[in-house]
Amino acid sequence: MIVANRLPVDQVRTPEGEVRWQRSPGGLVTALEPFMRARSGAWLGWSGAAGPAEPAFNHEGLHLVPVPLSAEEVDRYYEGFSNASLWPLYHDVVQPPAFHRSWWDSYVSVNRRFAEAAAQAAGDGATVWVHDYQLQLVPRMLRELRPDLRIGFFLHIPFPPMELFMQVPWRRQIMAGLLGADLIGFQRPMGAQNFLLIARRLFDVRPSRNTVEYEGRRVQASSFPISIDTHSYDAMAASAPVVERARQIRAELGNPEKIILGVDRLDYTKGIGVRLEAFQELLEDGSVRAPQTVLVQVATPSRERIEHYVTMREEIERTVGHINGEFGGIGGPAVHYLHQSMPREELAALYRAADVMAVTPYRDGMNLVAKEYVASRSDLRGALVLSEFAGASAELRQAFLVNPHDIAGVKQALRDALELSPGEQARRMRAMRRTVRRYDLDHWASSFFAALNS
Ligand code: GDG
Repeated sequence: MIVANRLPVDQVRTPEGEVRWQRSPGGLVTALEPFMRARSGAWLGWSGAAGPAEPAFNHEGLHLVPVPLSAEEVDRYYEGFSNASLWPLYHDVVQPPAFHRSWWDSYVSVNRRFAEAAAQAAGDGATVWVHDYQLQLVPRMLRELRPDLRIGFFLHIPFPPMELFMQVPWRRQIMAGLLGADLIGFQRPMGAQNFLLIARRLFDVRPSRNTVEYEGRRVQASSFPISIDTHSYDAMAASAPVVERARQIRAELGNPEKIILGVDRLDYTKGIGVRLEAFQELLEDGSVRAPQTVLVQVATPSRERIEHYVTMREEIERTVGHINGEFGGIGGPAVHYLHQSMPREELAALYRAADVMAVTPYRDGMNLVAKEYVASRSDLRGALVLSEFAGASAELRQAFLVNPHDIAGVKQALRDALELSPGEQARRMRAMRRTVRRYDLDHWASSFFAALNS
């Protein structure tokens, strides 16, 4: 059973008031849905709409159990403690986290509701896999209710160093919550190390290799870098309609010589502003010209009611307007900015069309977009500019690795990537494609399960 904040589907109401379910975007869903579908497991999570929950139902081979959230809980547990306390704190305090007791109280009660629902739905001795920062208290709560279960936890975002984590007023409760699992998975070895050091400091446990003894049980903390369903992504991106659509996109953009692409949830951790700033300077110093070179930025709407997100969106849109005002022409903008969600085939066509993919987060657990780009390039063309602070940089070593805080470095990497010869593009792409084929989603999930069951 998977326990995650969100179900892999969104609840939408038709104008006639009918409830329909449609697949939801986002990294976690992209990663887990094919894995669970292949194993006919259950998935417990919130539908995305405030109010009472729909009864459990089956959807495209998955058994889905909705957990309700009230409007106040969406405010406090989800937008508050999860996304305005934990999210910025775990991402190197890129924005200052806020801590409010009412948010924390709501986080505790929602975590308890998830644990109770999981305890009720799980079969005897079942394996339960709890996901992400919204549900860090669930492992312990669930173990108290159901000691027979095997409980795994995976954190999709970075786990911060001790100096930052210690800011949380409820740090002991969060650590104890996580230590309720048998296995805690992180994206990078550093996350596991940070966790073990903090466990040692707060509970006086002695980690031996990657294991601690806590309340008479052994708890393992290790890294399991997440990936994508490479094979199916590759096949989709190489299909005739997607390849044709990529050609069309180029034509619709006015057949520029070079296309730089960014695809992100509109989030302040993703460094969209860094990319814009670097591109603007390249235009200013004459290194590139528009519309011969264009930047396409897909910024998928995300967390739109949270203050940091509102101000960041305004800033980004102001910069886009500024760049286009200065460097665009009639019918020929320098930046094509799309604040919208699109079908994955359209994204794949954009990946296929892009000469340079720019992924410049300040901090990112993994970043699946970088892996999707590589999986899409069976033509062995294109170049990837990738932040060192994305988990993916540990695997995609043939990318142009950049420090997003160093604009000069980002500019240079973009220049180098734009000028890369076809032969060198192929050499780098081939090596990166080998990596994403070998370490794919199935490898991630199977190695987590193997460790959990050993
Ligand atoms: C978290 C961690 C970690 C985006 N826009 C559209 C769309 N997407 C898809 C992408 C990709 C996914 O969403 C985004 O995944 P990322 O990994 O880039 O980022 P987060 O959402 O922040 O994910 C991250 C991940 O969890 C998994 O552990 O890698 O570090 O932050 O798959 O393709 N999909 C569609 N339309 C869009 O407009 N269909």
